[in-house]
Amino acid sequence: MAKAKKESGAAVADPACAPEWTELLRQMIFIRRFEEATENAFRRGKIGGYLHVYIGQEAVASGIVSALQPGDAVFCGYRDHAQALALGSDPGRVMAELYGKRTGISKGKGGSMHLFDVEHGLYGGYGIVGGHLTLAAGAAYSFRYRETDNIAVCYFGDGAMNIGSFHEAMNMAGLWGHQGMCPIIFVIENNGYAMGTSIERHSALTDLAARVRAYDIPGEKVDGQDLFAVRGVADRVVRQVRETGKPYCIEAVTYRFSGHGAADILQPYRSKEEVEKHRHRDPIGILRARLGEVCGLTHADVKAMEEWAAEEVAKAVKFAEESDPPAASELFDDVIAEHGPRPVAESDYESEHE
Ligand SMILES: Cc1ncc(C[n+]2csc(CCOP(=O)(O)OP(=O)(O)O)c2C)c(N)n1
Ligand SMILES: [Mg+2]
Repeated sequence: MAKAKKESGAAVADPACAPEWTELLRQMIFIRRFEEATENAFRRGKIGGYLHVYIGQEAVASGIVSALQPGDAVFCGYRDHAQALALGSDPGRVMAELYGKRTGISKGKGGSMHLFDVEHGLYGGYGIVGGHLTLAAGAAYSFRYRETDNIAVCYFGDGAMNIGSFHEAMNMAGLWGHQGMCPIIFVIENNGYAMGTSIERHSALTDLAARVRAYDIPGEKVDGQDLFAVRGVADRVVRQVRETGKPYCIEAVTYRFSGHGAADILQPYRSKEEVEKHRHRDPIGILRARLGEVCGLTHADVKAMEEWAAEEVAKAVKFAEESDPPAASELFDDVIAEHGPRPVAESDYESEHE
């Protein structure tokens, strides 16, 4: 999974058919099969808590994550499996987390909504809608404060823009950006719904990038179903944000093919016809067709990817099933940081306030 990321250069939609695009198709197929397996496991009672899958939105995770460099930090909401996999987290450990097993990437205590893997650049997985936006802005500030050239990427849904912390985060990011102190890309995953409420019913202004511009943060819309389009914007914006330290917003217009969460089966808020219409714009289908037309990708090539993905997902499921849950004695571990934050030495204080 990390392969696509490591091979990434400054490539954009590439008529020369660099192997990276095929690798990203493979990644998106893998994410799709992984998500289908999680839905299946949830129905069989293997996954407790709750589960939100990324089916239909894959290009938004793969297109942006593949443009990042090591040390960058990705924050997301609870729909976080795709970002973890795109960043290169071990699929077996991601699945084990969903199963609540101790081998999971959050030791089995976070579950689907709270994946965390700093080694690969994933700073969470958050279940409180919009709660992570302020954390991500703070992380971006800290990158500049510590004089690194890393950036933060913060994914959130259209619905998250209606909560107070969205406005707090945008205001601080806009202000810090004036000093070049907030290298962050806010990625709106505009899938048209917040649970069962359509965007027309939940947002007074439906041009979401415009709402972010109100905080002096420029932005643009992109077709979130087209990997080439997403990656094209990401390459340019990642470079710009890294250079300037100023925040930017990408509104990726996308659609979720599954229900809001695994329990949203009837989906009374949208018609079957509507879902069907969007399925014609499947990000995997679009990329596959493009690589077929332009680069001669064959059915056999895709079949091989599908087989590989099925095998890898089966291995991840097996690993999760065979792992143990955390022991009762571990219940209170990792609740409070053992050493706490580093105490400020008097000498630090003096040098900062002289
Ligand atoms: C603070 C808070 N309020 C309400 C909820 C319940 N809730 C869970 S998901 C959701 C909708 C979020 O929609 P959106 O941000 O568009 O993300 P999507 O599910 O579409 O990816 C709500 C209201 C919550 N988890 N946290
Ligand atoms: Mg939404």
